[in-house]
Amino acid sequence: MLGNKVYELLSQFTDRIYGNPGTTELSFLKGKPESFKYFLALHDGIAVGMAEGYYLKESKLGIVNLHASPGLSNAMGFINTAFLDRSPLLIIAGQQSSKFLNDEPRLYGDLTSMAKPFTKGSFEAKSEDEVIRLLMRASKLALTPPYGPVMVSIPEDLQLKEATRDERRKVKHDVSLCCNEESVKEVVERVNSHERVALVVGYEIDVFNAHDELNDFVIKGGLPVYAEPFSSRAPYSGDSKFFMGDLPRRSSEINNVLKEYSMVLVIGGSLGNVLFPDDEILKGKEVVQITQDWMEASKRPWDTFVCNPKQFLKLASIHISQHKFVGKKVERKPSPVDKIFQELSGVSQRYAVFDEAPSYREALRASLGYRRNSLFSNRAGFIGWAIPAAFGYASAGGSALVVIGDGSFNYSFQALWSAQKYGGRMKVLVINNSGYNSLRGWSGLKDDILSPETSPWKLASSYGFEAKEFDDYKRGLEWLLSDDAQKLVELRIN
Ligand SMILES: Cc1ncc(C[n+]2csc(CCOP(=O)(O)OP(=O)(O)O)c2C)c(N)n1
Repeated sequence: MLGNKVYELLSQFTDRIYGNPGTTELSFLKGKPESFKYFLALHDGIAVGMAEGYYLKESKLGIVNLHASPGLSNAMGFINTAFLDRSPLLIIAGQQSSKFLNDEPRLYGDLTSMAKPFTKGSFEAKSEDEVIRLLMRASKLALTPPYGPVMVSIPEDLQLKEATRDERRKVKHDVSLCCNEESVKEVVERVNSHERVALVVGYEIDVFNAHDELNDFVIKGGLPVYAEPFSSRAPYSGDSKFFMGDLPRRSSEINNVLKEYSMVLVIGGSLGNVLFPDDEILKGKEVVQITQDWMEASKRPWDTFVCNPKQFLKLASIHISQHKFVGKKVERKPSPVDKIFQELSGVSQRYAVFDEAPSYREALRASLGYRRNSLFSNRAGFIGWAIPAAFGYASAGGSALVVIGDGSFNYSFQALWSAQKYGGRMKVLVINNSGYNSLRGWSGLKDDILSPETSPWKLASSYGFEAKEFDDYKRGLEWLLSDDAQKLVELRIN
């Protein structure tokens, strides 16, 4: 049966799938061997977030199973997020029976068109002979940098047939993003010709594990380092005297921070991911950007070099000359949660932290600092991502701590049901400031549209996830972190 062969292929990438099936996926489930795990999510989108978390832990293809038109459309926010996060996912959606698609029965949808804007590619198998080839193609596409989600729609009747085409099913796909040595030299010569150069680094440093090469380059060059705005992973974990902080959320503020430098070198990140685009970024300044991501590079007006940032840094360190260090730190206003987060310092040695506390992003980073592979958020500005992603990470054997606002919590707390069912080392810290504090702050509105009052600890408890509310934050954090059990603590702040 084709269904069995599908799992033979998938098991070359992983041993698991995250999903939420319906009638059109039941034939797909029939082919699943015992050894292949299926993690049930109680919402379609959550399954996509879980697969991203699995990828963050394992650096392997995350596989998702979604239910035809209702499930795929319900998951769009999460798929768009995975696309912007550059996470490699294979999304397998069931489709109605291949014989009657033109009748547009219930659950039918034009799945390939639906997924197209949010994926690197989307395909539908027309016959049983196409399925394996399409899954191979989609996996290779997802795993080609920049990574991203790819969707394959499989009409439910095909899974139960026998494919007649004899496929080579062993997948080998190796992509090297080599840097041109002459180009690296050209960039470093430009850096050497300026006295005041700032380095802006981003999430690709963590993706490519280029932290050591970056630190070497920074020390040899004596250069100040800034984190890209809204970095989704640790962009730096080197000698902290060179680290000047995270660039702000507004482009005008970024311009202000970087105005003293005559050249800015951006490595492995983006200056375009600002929340408030209120000015043209670095207008008239000499900017050079190194990224593995041709989609990112093509959006920028300055000089861009598409290559592997780790290899770039390795080669660049040979040629960089020492500059007189000129650094201006990014200023940050104190936050009411500083004392809470200071209690957490050192926690990132034990847990990967999943951050979704919109008002307190800077405060969290100021207290925890950056350590490689230990701080994750998403690049889309999407709330509801952190709990599913943390569970995906924990389901693969990682230890995850979610720091989340009460508003964000309400988007996807159903993932806690999966956590208590399947286990995994996972902690949740909810900062409850009675609704959407960030939106209240930016707008100045006191309207209660922005102040939904909820009790996250009660919702978590209803799924059997151990949860408590504390007034005393020290006692709350002590209870949360005193053991390895899955726990949620809710702290109310005014
Ligand atoms: C999917 C999605 N819907 C809506 C928003 C808009 N939004 C941004 S922040 C926010 C409120 C989040 O509340 P909370 O988690 O309590 O954080 P706080 O604002 O209080 O820091 C909302 C609704 C979003 N970013 N993503």
